[in-house]
Amino acid sequence: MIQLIDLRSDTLTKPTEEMRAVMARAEVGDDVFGEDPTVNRLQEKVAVLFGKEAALFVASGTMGNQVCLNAYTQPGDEVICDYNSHIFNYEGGAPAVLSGVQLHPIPGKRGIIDASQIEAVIRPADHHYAHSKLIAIENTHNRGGGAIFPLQKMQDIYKLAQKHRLKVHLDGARIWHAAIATGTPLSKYGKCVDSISVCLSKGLGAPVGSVVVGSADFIDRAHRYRKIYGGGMRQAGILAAAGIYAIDHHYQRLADDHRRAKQLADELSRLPGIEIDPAEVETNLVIFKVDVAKRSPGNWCRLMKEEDILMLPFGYDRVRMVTHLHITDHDIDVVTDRFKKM
Ligand code: TLP
Repeated sequence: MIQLIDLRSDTLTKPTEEMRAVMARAEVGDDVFGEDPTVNRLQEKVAVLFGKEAALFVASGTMGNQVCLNAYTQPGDEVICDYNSHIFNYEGGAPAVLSGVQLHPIPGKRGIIDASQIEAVIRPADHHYAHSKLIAIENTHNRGGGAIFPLQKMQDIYKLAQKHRLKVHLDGARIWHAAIATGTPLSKYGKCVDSISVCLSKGLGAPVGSVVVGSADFIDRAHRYRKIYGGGMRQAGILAAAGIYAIDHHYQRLADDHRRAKQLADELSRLPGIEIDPAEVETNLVIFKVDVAKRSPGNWCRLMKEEDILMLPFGYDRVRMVTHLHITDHDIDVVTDRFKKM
């Protein structure tokens, strides 16, 4: 059987044998009654890691972000976010559909926005305007090529939010990567935002699930929206067990993914027809720019597929590759060779 090297996303990982064994043994109960001991254990664990009062297990990163938006806002409110954020680009317009809010996207640098940029767009108290209610940031930043949101900038944004009585939500689908790459304790990130949605099914390699953390009161409200969205699962401990295993066994190893992504970027930067600055590859995402007049992102991906390597077209002139649990040093050598050949 041909072994594909699948670099399209870190969501593609499959549970390992050890993870499956832990899932099979998980103690379960009805989580809608709050009686699944494994879900409760996961929630307590993640809340403690981020230094927050409470946590809620949800089905996906999208659900995590959206229950938070819903819990903070009223229809007609406005959420300030980066123009390239996942919330704005890849969640199917959910903020409008589910919360009736409008997004106010501003241009970040590789997804990183500044307190001063945010302050400039906060709405005055005037009936013409929507109500500015929430600031949503993303760390690491997906379309920003895995860029790390600097802690100091997050702290500045939090200070600004408090001054204007706004809330701050962090899409922390890949916050694990930021913490490992910078050596920042997760609790420090927890201190400078009101809520975080973290994914277990991306770099950490669990099959399903995200966790939202925040104050006890906030999580209680988010819980109601999870129910409204049909996200109240029953014996979900089988999934939560995979999440606990993923945090315990696949968190520290993210440094390997970062090293491999950097190596790939270094190699690609030496090849003609590809534009990439290896210094911008800070975590596990490798996004390179192509000359569309010569070969479109779709064509790049088709050609590499013939070489058994899967990549993702990522917008008009970009291609994305993501290192993850199943990508080895040898795979990186193979990918580099195939690129050179091409
Ligand atoms: N990202 C996916 C795609 O949706 C693009 C990927 O392959 O990277 N926040 C961020 C920053 C994400 O990257 C993603 C998934 C989500 C939220 C949504 O998570 P899910 O897919 O679990 O709803």
